[in-house]
Amino acid sequence: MQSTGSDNPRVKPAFDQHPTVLSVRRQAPLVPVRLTLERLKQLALEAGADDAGVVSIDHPDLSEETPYLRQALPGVRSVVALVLGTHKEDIRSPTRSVANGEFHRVGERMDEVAARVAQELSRLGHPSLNPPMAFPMEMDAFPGRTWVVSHKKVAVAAQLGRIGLHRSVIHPRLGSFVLLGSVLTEAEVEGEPERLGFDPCVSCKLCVAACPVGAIEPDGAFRFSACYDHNYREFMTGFGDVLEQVAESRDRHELRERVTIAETASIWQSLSYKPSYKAAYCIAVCPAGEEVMRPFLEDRSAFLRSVVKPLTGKEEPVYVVAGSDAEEHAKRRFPHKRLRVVQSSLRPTSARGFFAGLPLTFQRGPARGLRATFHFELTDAELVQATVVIDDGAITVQDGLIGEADVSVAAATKVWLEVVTKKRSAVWAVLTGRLKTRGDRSLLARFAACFPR
Ligand code: B12
Ligand code: SF4
Repeated sequence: MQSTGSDNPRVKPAFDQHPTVLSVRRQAPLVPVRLTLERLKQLALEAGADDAGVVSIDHPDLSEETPYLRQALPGVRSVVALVLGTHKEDIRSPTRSVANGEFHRVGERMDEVAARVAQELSRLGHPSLNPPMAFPMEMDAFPGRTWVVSHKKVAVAAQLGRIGLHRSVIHPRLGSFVLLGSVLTEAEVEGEPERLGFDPCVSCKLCVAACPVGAIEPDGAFRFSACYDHNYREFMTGFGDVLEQVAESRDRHELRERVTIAETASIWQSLSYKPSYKAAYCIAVCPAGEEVMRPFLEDRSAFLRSVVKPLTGKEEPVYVVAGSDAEEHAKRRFPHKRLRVVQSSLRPTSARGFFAGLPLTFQRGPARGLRATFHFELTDAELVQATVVIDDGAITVQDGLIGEADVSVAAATKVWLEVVTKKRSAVWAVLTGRLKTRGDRSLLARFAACFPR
């Protein structure tokens, strides 16, 4: 049988005659639906959110966030902030599988709610995108910023809560028992969020008392590395550290001494299901929020006994870096918990990463009494100059060489990173002329102690 041109798959119709083109041209033009803040909030609640808000990307609180938002969705104009409540008895349970189950369940639900909001907005003519609630993240950028959008910053700008002493967002009604999400949209939304007129944190400092590694300071400082090394033991580089233990062990017997059988099982569980957080006690004990506070208000001692004590009294492994403030804190405050000494999870891979990471790994304890200015000149493709000032427990890092240095360091970035990550010794680097120092060289040992690895 002879085939005609039209049903021969190799003969294509002219573009203007293509059935899809003809069909789309017959449709009415797509006019994006006008959106008000109220309508968008309603849409989010119908999609399953417990609370929602909207904020323009021009909001001053989002100024640092805007480049990342534009990178994710170039035409972005507004961000929808989403809140989902978690079940507080589960989060407070010292049985961590129960708490982790709730974090994961609500996290997945948040991704679904955000997907529904984004799809609905796109259907209404406003291209929209829903970055994950947490994972997966942009691990190519690791150990730099891997998250697409900071949900905390969006939620605060949208007036859905404020950052508490524990550095998580506290919602005025649901308290700390919330997970957050954001949807980036090209929609321009009419209306401004009403200002949240008060700070839901009641400054009780229970989060300070509950954290097993002292990550939350009463003055509001947050020891990022303490939380990261313990709570994230089975995530990213905590898992990498375990792999290194495998590589370094002579045989299975040594490995069994380094990683207990329970730890191996826990890592298997994290990889097979979802990663297990080790703590989150700062969230668990927080009494803030209108729907949370009653038991704390009615009987504070009973609250301490039933909510805080089971977590602080729990005998459990606590992961700390040798010489860190977390190690000192856990030993002093929680002698009944089992200290497990691990390598620092945060390793620099570039000169800029090294300087950006210093405030995150800085330990106030070893820095006590130390007052010194350090100048650094690290070179690879480019020269990076920086000044680090340690002033009795405080650190500042600035670009360029500022003021008079007590000690100056110059090296190729690769050599310096090998020294700080203990691949090479500083003595080797100095003796071979690869690391040049000027001034009081003994200060470098004090410097290293402030960033234990
Ligand atoms: C990075 C991150 C972490 C880090 C840092 C936490 C922090 N305080 O920022 C670690 C691993 C420690 C962490 C732990 C937890 N997290 Co978390 N985390 C995030 C993430 C991906 C980004 C946070 C962020 O915006 N940071 C930047 C700014 C806004 O925060 P900041 O407080 O000013 O900055 C501190 C650190 O982030 C760090 N930092 C700042 N910039 C940079 C850059 C780089 C490259 C790095 C490495 C660090 C860093 O230094 C600051 C001071 O120490 C978000 C998810 C998301 N995509 O938004 C969830 C999120 C903040 N986490 C959340 C939760 C629930 C937790 C845990 C309870 C997990 C658990 N189950 O145990 C703990 C709580 C620890 C605590 N007290 O904060 C929720 C918080 C919900 C809320 N109510 O606010 C979020 C919003 C996830 C979600 N979708 O709901 N988390
Ligand atoms: S536990 Fe107390 S101090 Fe900590 S964030 Fe909650 S209300 Fe604020």
